[in-house]
Amino acid sequence: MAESETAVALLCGSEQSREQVAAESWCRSAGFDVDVIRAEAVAGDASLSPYDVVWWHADAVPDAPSVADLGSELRSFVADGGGLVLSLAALSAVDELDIDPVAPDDVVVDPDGPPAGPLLKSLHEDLPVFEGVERRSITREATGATVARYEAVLPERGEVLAATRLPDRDEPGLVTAVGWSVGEGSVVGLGDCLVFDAEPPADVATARDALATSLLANVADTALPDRPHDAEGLAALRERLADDPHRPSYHLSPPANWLNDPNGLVQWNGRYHVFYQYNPGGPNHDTIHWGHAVSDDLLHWEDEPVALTPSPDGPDRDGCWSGCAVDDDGTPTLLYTGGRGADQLPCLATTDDPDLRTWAKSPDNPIIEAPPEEPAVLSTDHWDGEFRDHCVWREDGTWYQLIGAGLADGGGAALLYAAEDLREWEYRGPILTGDYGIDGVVWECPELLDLGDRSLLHVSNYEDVVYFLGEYADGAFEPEERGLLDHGDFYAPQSMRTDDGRLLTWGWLPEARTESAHWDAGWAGALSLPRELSVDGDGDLRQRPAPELRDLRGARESRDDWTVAPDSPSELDLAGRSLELRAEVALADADAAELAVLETPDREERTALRYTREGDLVVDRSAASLDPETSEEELRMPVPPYDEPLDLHVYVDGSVVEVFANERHCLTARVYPTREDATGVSLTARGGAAEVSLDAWELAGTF
Ligand code: DQQ
Repeated sequence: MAESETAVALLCGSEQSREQVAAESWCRSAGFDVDVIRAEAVAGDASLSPYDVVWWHADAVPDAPSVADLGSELRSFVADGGGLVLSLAALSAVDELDIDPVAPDDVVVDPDGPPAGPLLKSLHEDLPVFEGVERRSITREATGATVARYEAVLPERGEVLAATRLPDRDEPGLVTAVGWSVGEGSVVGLGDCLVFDAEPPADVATARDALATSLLANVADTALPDRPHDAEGLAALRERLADDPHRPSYHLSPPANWLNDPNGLVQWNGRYHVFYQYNPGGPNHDTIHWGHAVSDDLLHWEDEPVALTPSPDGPDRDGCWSGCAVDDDGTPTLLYTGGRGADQLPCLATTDDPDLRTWAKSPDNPIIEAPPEEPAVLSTDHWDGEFRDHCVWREDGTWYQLIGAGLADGGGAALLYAAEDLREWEYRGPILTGDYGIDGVVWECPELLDLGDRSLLHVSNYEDVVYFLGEYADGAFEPEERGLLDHGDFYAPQSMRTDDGRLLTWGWLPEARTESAHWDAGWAGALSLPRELSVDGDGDLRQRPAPELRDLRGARESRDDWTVAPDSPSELDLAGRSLELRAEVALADADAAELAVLETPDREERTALRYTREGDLVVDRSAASLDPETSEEELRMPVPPYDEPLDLHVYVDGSVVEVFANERHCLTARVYPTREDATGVSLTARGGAAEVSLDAWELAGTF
């Protein structure tokens, strides 16, 4: 192997283990200039200054006193520009070395574990420390060494660089590689993936050698990112994804990584604040924090620092799950669900920061100690009680809160609590329970909204967002009508009462592609447009896009009284991936009329919105993408009232197609065209001519 300029100090305890001997001999054979240094010597008077890199490769958990002594030497070595690699169990010492307050929580001897490798994050795979390393390579065989991984928790300062690849699947929740910058230098922790005292197959050995070589040769000269905590760092992450054509440009999406439910929606001091379920570790649902974005006009959003982080010793250690924000007599207050082990319990945080950036968690968390006993709450493999998510309001001087639940004898429930002070809650019982077969097993994210003449309760039942319109009084909800808030890729919505009295609702738009596609994209999840909810004179639900969105309109194309001839598509001149289309469609002689968006000129890719004589709007995704990892599922919704014409209002944004029909019914579809020229819009009538009037606009991006 080629000679390397890199001088490596290979650290070991008082004796070298077999694995450390094997690592040393690999290091020599790889051409590095290597010395073995005992930890005691470093803590004593051995100097690290002749070395470029210190490599601590520990196949057993290092003992604490030796680590503590080493800490300051290693930190000043790195701060002066050195590189430090902590591999296998050495990663478990980051807290004692004062590199990160949160150490890996999954430190295990893995004698028969499967072969594994780093699952590189796409955002970071081009770092020099991974030069020549494949995103999903397998780099080690089963081993008797101790490995150290972050599973339920994340490092606080460090940026996740890789999770775990097993031979047959990605394990995005098992973090193996983390990077830190310390002064002028860099630290890479690689808690798994490198073992030398084994005879791996040739391809595994090649991948391992590439990884180890690249790490040692480049760590000292690689500027590693810390986990971005401020707006600037988050904006830089967002910028790195800017060229992805599937990224929405005017729908809210995470700067990178994972987003799910909207949370804590509030207009505070005039500004609109949207918090959301966010995993800074990667584009997977895990280690949930609260992300935060702010806007003055509901259109242009800025990333704010992460607002809630799980506390390693708190009841929210495994995640700060969904919740809401209320104004407690001038104090912004969050109620959210903390997860730890098999418990999920209500927690509270407050702030006096007018920008709602920093939050203090209540020392009394969890503020409700256990789910109620009557009716008994469902226990599952994951949770002792399916009991989470919060909707809080004040009525006649008393605070009320709904918590979502599943009941042991079947069906979802919205459970009511009351309190004088947001802290001492008294259980009042369910305001509504669902029928197990019809309404789902668990009701997540219940929300009760006062729409004037009627109340609306919506719940998310793992599949759909079901709403009930009816009367709410004295702790009971009497449903009179029901429906779905959206018939597509939409879940766990939450609403904000704006200063001007409107109710705006945002929902999570989950992806419709595989988890490995999320990983490759580096991000997952978006929020819907803000939708204004109201009831009309007949007491029916109306859903309209917030009128502010009109300000995004740019170039326009209009067609009035257009007779769309049967069976041959008519194209618009306007094309793009950020569009608004508003059409009045009368079927006239046609059996169906089809508006296609994100269409290639040869129609190989197209997302077709078909309005049928049966009164349905169908989103046909069978040709939406050539990528086999994306959903082809057809989505369908009835669009009453059926009097012609249909009012069809469509927003296209990267991978989002959000449809409003008759200002009442919504359907959102996630689609992933692969071809650059999948930007066209066309209309086709089937079986006869249709009559259409249409306006189309290009929309401006808002990030
Ligand atoms: N998402 C949150 C839960 C909620 C679910 C966790 C709904 O609090 O029940 O990220 O998507």
